[in-house]
Amino acid sequence: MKRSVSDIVVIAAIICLGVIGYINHNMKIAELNQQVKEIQGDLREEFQSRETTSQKETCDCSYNVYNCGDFSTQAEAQECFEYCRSLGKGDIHKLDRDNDGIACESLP
Ligand SMILES: [Ca+2]
Repeated sequence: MKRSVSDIVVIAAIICLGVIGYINHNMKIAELNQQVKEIQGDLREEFQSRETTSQKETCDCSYNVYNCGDFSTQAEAQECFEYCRSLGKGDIHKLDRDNDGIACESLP
């Protein structure tokens, strides 16, 4: 009888350890999930801020990378057009095909 009681205690202890381990495990997973979400959020912010930064940068004049469709307004296209001309690259993106000094007349 004594033997079986101590057996039950041991089994109960093992079950308790198992339950605690399981809860611990789940908590760690929840913690990791939270960390992943935080990292994802940080990355998203990082990407968004980079996109915003790159949009604010003056355009790339090293080779023909833009078409009029890459600009949302004529003013933006004009800015890039004039910037590249000021660097001595000319109308490298062919934004002013009719050479009247106005880039992408079709844009709003
Ligand atoms: Ca033009």
